[in-house]
Order: sequence, then C-alpha cells, then structure tokens
Amino acid sequence: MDLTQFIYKNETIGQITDSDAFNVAFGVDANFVPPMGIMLTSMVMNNPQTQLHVHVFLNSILDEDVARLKHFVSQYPNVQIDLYYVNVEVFKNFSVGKGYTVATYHRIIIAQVLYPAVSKLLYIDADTLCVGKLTELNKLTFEDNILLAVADKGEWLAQHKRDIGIAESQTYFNAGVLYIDLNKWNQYSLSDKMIDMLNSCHLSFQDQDALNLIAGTQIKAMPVRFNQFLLMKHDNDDLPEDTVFIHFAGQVKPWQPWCDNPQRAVYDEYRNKSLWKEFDYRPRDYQENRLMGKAARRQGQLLTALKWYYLYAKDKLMTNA
Ligand SMILES: [Mn+2]
Repeated sequence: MDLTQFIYKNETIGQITDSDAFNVAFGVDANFVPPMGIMLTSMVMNNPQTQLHVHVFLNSILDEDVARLKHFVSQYPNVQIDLYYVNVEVFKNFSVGKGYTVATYHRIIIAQVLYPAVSKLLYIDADTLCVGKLTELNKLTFEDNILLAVADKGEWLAQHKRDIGIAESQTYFNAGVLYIDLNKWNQYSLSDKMIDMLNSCHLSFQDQDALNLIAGTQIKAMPVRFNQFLLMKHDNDDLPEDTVFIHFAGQVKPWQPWCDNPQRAVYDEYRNKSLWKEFDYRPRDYQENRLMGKAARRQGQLLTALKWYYLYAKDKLMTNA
C-alpha cells in the first residue's frame, strides 16, 4: 500500500544542507508536542555539532507549538524539522485505550514514507530525553537485521510472551527506541505487514506486539543505555554514566503535575531550559482532573485545587450519567 497518500500536508521548518545529517523521527499528537520539544532540547544541547534532520509525524498540533518549533530552529540552525500531517483514517480499525492514542501508530508508517530519501533513521518516543552523543549509534552494526532495539524487561514479560505466542527463547523488544535500516524495512514490507496484522487482531501492546511478532527475529539487541527505562518506581536507581537515551516508560509521565518521583528532577532541568518550560498539561479525563487537584493542593494552590476538584466531580457525573 502506498502510505504517502495518508500524508495530507507537509511543512518544513528551517533548512540544513548537510546530506549526512542525522535523521530522527517522532510520532505524536498535540498533547505530545511539548514533551517532544523538551526531548529535542536535550538532544541539541548534548549534540551541538550534529546536523539534525527531524521528521515529525502528527495528527494534531497547536499553532503556538508550530511557532515554538520555528523559534527553536532559529536558536539552533543545525536543525531542520519536517512536519508530516497524517490522515488517521489509515489506522481506523486499530484499538485505542487508556494511556495511548492513535498517535502510537504513526511509528508504523514512518520508515515507508521516508524511504528512499532516508536510509538510516532513529525513531524515538517523545517520553524520552537524550543525555549522550548520537554518534554512539554509528558504532553499532545492523548485520542482516532490519533494526536495532533494546530488550524489554519486567515481571509481566514472560506471561505476555505466552499470551501473544512468542517463544520463551525469543527476545521481546521495547519499541520506544528503534534504530532502523530503511532499505531492509521496506524490502520486508514491514509497514504493510504490521498494518495487516493490526487490522485483523487486537494486541494488548498494539504496534509493539505486531513488530515483535512479525520481525522479532530480525531485530538485533542494542545495549540498554540506548533505551534506559525509568519506570518511576525505583527512586534510587542511579543513571549509568554512559546513558544515551532515558525513557520515561511508566504510566505517570514527568510532565504530569502529580508526578512526584525524584527522577523528575533530571527532566525538569531540560524542561526549564526549553521553550516549553511553561506549557500547561491538559488532563485527558476526570480521573486526571482529580490528580491535578491533588498536585495543586500539595503546592499550596488551594483555589486551583478547588477548581480541579470541581471539574473532577462535574466530569465524573457527566461520564457516569
Ligand atoms: Mn514511551
């Protein structure tokens, strides 16, 4: 399937000339643009010499965030940002639920839409920070594999593999950081195969499950420092010195006001240096209204807290009516 037909608008911000630029891609909606901006800030701050070509696949964005991206590129002339507006009709049969939206599926189409203009690409979630050198990725080899990723971990993993039918001996990869050989991805028609699978069955971890089921044996493991999970539980975990990407993979994200984990400090450092320092988190449901109230109360903002508790009560009544 020609997936370029689902890109209904392109917008280019900035202009780099280096054809050897590092290519990085994101898949977001309007809610994830501010975290992506904070991530990009961390990336340029730690890679000031690198020419960066940023490809953003999105289905919504606020005008003020387009303006901020323009401002960002004027601050960092080594960056070009291309926006690809996706018609989400292509994902119409795919499930959405608590904690994820249709924006998760942009990841599936990126490597096909950008091929053959781009040959190697880093896809990375927006709930990440870059705290190391991108050139570290150049030291990795693909051999015959389609992509490189980091093995997932957790107590849930063994049961999850049984549930979706992946052999115990096979590595299950986290899809938050993918370093992709676009030639191999497209030779294997991986975008089409993932779309077919997600159209025909429900998978609890959506496109990540599809990726592992279809291409799991053609993924090469890369060191955990390229996708260092912070699940917001292990408060005292020290970040290894050689970490390149931090991934805030847990349910509570560091830009949600009620996130009270000490690991939030490293995130706030970059946030405060970014153009998204002041962005207001918009709660997605009534439960989050209550958490907003709790966070405001903890900071002594009692009127703000009351406002959120009122909205919580009102929206809860409406939702359950
Ligand atoms: Mn993530």
